[in-house]
Amino acid sequence: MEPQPKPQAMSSSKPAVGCHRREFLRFGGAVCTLPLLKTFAWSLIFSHERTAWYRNAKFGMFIHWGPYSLASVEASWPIMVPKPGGITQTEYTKLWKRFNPAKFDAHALVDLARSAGQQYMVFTTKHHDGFCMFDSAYTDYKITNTPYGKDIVRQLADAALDAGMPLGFYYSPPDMHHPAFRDTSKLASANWRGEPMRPEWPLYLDYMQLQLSELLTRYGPVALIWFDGLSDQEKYDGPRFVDLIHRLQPCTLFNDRLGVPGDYQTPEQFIPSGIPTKGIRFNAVDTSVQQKLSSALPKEEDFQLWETCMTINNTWAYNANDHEFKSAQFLIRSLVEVASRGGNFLLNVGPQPDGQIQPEFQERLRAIGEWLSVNGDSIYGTTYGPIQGLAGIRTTGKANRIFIHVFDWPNSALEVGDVKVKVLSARLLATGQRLNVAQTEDKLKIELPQHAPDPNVTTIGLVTL
Ligand code: H79
Repeated sequence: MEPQPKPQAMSSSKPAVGCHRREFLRFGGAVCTLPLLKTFAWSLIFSHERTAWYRNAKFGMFIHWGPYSLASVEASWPIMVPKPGGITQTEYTKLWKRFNPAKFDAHALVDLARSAGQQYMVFTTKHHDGFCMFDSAYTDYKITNTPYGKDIVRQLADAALDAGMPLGFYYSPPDMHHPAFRDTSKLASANWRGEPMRPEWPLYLDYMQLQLSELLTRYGPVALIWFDGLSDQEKYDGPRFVDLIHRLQPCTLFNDRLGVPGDYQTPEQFIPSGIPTKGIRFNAVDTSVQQKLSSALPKEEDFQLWETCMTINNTWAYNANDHEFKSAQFLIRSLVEVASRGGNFLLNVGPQPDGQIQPEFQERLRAIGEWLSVNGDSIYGTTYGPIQGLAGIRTTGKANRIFIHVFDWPNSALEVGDVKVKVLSARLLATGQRLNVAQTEDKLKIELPQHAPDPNVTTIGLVTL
């Protein structure tokens, strides 16, 4: 097999302030005392350079894991919105007492992500149920108090750092376990949205601050924080936590679910049907936003950075009964589709209760990795391509290159309009074969072999003037 694409190391992005944590801390300290510098730092925090590694990365691994995996139930939702006949809250909240993923191997998980061609990983440090997969000093409801006894976030952070794999932390502001988030004498189904009007609420925000501080100071460089706000996120006092992230690790990116604009937006379980522009607001799984998107090419400065997160079957958590797996081809095409509109694809795995990744996920991830080992140049470091809105093809682009991903192989030559630059040459990435091109003012004609050399997606690489 071809060598795997090397993940972008954190240090490969060169923001105006370095990404080394010592430098963050030194810089952060200066910010506290100098208001003028603070303004300057704020402009840096939303700078293009900060997101450079992330824009180039394109493909990441999302990991949803907690004691819920023992019961083959979804993470947290069974206690928030219980299903008739499903697990009870009493049963759910006892699961952690027997959580013992003895076969968990953080290095193997990072290796799997790398084999898939994934360039960053995002791990659930705390889901809505409030259970912490790290050794927080501020709760007993945590991994180090299970029979397993070891800090999983620590192991993953160390393995990721060893491998030069950027690691981000999913952190849920909704917390069913914390008595200041909601009156925990009631069932979570009664008040799962939280109770910000109660006098205890500020204590919950303090808890968030303490835990985010732990995550941002104890585990090395944090590539990003993935908040999952669900509803009325304003109640979390976003600016306070943006400021905290900025002080502790200025290079850490954060998403759009904290009631303040983030570095990128996060459509969930769907791919935007057009290129997102500034002013478009995504709201998790709500697809009504699709009506506002078009196939028009935005001005570069209007582009809105985004990431689609998606499950391989239908559940975020491991579920032995969920066999509805998307095919490798579907997932490869999803990645291409996302890249063709300038986004990132964060594909989820839910580890088994023993810590391993089920074979169905592994097979698909490795198939995507194989495709990327040949076609990675058309994905990594690219942005949306110049030709949009055609049914059978998707395009990406970078520098003097355009990549045409052919979904529907044409009977004769491929003809496309809208190529406004001079095409110098065309090649199939799968075989290296050079293709004949004829270009007129309004049309580009590329001669193709009779059959698609890659049944998943065949990529044509164009070199342009
Ligand atoms: O962590 C994963 C999910 O648990 C969380 N975000 C991803 C990354 C998430 N799950 N659902 N949502 C976000 C959107 C909420 C959907 C809801 Fe419903 C509709 C909540 C209540 C109605 C779906 C249907 C869940 C319960 C019933």
